[in-house]
Amino acid sequence: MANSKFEYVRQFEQLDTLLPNTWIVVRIDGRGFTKFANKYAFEKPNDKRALELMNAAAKAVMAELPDITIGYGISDEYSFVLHKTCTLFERRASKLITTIVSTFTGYYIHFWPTYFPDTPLSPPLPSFDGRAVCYPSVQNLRDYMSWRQVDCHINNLYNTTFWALIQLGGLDAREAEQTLAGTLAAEKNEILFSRFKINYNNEPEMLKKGSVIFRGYELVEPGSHNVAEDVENIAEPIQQSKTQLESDRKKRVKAQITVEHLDIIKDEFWDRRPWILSNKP
Ligand code: DGT
Ligand code: MG
Ligand code: MG
Ligand code: MG
Ligand code: MG
Repeated sequence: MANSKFEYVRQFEQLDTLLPNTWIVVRIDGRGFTKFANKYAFEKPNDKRALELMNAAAKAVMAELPDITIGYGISDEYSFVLHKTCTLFERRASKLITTIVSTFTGYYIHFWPTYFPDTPLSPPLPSFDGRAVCYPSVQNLRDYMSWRQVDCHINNLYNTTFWALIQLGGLDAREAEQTLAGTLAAEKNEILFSRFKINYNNEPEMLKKGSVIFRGYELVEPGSHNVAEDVENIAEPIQQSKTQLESDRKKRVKAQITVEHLDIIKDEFWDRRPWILSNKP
């Protein structure tokens, strides 16, 4: 194609390549979902339909982007992890973030009528923001995932107690807030149990643990192998043959994507599913 005198504007484009050989986490979050949840009368503190809709959209994102190794969702947010050897879009941050955000948003709107058949969407339509963060080690990545799951636990215990005080205890929001100010987890459990006969342990796993999405293969015996160490010990990305990479990719595309509500803080989850960190299906 002939050069035009306008072509120099290309030079204004900035490179935004993410650091090589690091785990990329793209976290998306619903924009103004406090208002959005009110508009569509989401149940408080958790609306199962809304959470399952998030999971359905996340599952579709993973199916379209086989480079995503694991996803984790709570409330109006989802984190998607790209393996440290990932080379999708030459690791350009803007391409990765915008592709994940727009694919997720598209599917969120697409699946809306399945989960909210009686309440059609109307503008302003749901939208999501996104950011990418690079984590240099498996430990950093797992700490990130643990951070989100701890957040899920703290928020859910607080919200469950807060709304029990209001919905079952007849308190107003200010009184409920004052009752909970400075309480520890054990005290919240106690309030739930002694006042409302609610055993927090029996609350649904999706609410207590959030949702983990990954490709399912055969589980490995617990404790037989520490993949994190193997992955960590690789200083450079392994140069794999093109045919091997292509065959791995095909396996990933074919694999069943599952949504579960498991503890991702302890080693067991990762030890039993070595393919998540090793990227070897
Ligand atoms: P942002 O992210 O800065 O644009 O603002 P928000 O309003 O999205 O705030 P954020 O993301 O920190 O918090 C998520 C909000 O979404 C929070 O106010 C509660 C609401 N939300 C999420 N899931 C549910 C649900 O299942 N039920 C209800 N009632 N609200 C929910
Ligand atoms: Mg936010
Ligand atoms: Mg939000
Ligand atoms: Mg949020
Ligand atoms: Mg184009």
